[in-house]
Amino acid sequence: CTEFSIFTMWINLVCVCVCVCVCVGNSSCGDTLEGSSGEVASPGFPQGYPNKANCTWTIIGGDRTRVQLAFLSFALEEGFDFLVVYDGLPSTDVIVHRLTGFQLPASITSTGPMLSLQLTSDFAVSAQGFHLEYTVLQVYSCGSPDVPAHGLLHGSRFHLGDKIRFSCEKGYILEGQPILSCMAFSATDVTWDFPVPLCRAEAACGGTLRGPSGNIMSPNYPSPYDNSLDCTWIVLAEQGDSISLVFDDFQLEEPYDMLEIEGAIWLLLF
Ligand SMILES: [Ca+2]
Repeated sequence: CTEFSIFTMWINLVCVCVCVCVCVGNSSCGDTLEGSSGEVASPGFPQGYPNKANCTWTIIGGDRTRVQLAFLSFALEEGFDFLVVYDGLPSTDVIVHRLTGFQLPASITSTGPMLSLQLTSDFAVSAQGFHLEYTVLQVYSCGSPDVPAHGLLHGSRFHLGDKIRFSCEKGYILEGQPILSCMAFSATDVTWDFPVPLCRAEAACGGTLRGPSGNIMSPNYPSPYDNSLDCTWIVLAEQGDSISLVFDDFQLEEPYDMLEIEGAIWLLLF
């Protein structure tokens, strides 16, 4: 009986040790990454990241490079757990995004050869976490653009001077600019000249548009719109810019159907 108890104690001790080792192993996180491409995932992905996590990854490219992130998966407890993206080493002056929640973020590109990510979680509630790919771009490359949902990308060269085109699957209408050019806006700022367009379902209406210019049409245009519609389009500009609308066609049933236009100033913190 005594021998059995000692044996059981020894087994328990081994179990505790293995458990502690596994737990400590799981909570270790963060890294310094070099190389032309790779992946970063939150600890435990996709089973969930630990509480009270504080992990920092720094991705370092070579001279005259930039770092591009493309998110494959993203789920953090909204408003409590965050992934902060820094344009360089972690510092409050160079925060470019503070990400939280369950929406897949658009791709992010640094202005220089270094980019850092910091995952912080509070004391309770986890989620799947995040998984992303990074690519080190030469300064003359715009990098691979995001492809909109239900959209198709035509073109596979993404360097300075290259053009790409987007189209939409059948049943969807393209909103925004279909052709993008990779342009140099300064010695270190080489980027696409317009945001990636959206593909809107033909039956749907309204949407949010960004970028220097674009088109808005009533559903089915130039055919007549449907009855009982209620569509809202939001056009966003950079702070300090103004927005002008130029109508090249306008026909609504007077006085029952109407288009209301309203302006507002919004301040976006991130
Ligand atoms: Ca949490």
